[in-house]
Amino acid sequence: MNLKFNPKRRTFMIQSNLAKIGRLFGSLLFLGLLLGNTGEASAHAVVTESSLRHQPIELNHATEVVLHFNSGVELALSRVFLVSKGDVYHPLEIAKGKKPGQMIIKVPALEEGDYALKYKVFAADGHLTEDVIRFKVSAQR
Ligand SMILES: [Cu+2]
Repeated sequence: MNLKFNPKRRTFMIQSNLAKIGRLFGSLLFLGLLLGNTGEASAHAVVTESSLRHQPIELNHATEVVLHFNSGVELALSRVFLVSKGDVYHPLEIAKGKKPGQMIIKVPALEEGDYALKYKVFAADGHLTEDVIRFKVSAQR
């Protein structure tokens, strides 16, 4: 070991300490994400039932789609879009259902084709859930 003051060596030591602190923060952050994700899995707003399953959307008929979530949802912070051919996004009006965790989506009259409802929903716990529900509108019903 060289006991004489060596400015070059000193800067090197500071840098290596910073690198250690950086690595420590990195691992803590990773651990936090890991724990956070496992903790959240059950708390998010997850669709437990959709009216689309038993009530398909009729051709050229404005309708309401009801989604049931496993937790309360913050409507003011939630967004639902109708996605149609060519990835065209159209924001849809949403309203509160009768029961907590229910969301009513106002879907305009639609032509035949493949569509999707893309939703970004804030659960009562403040977590955002993003998902897509695909559906088809066809004449033969
Ligand atoms: Cu959550």
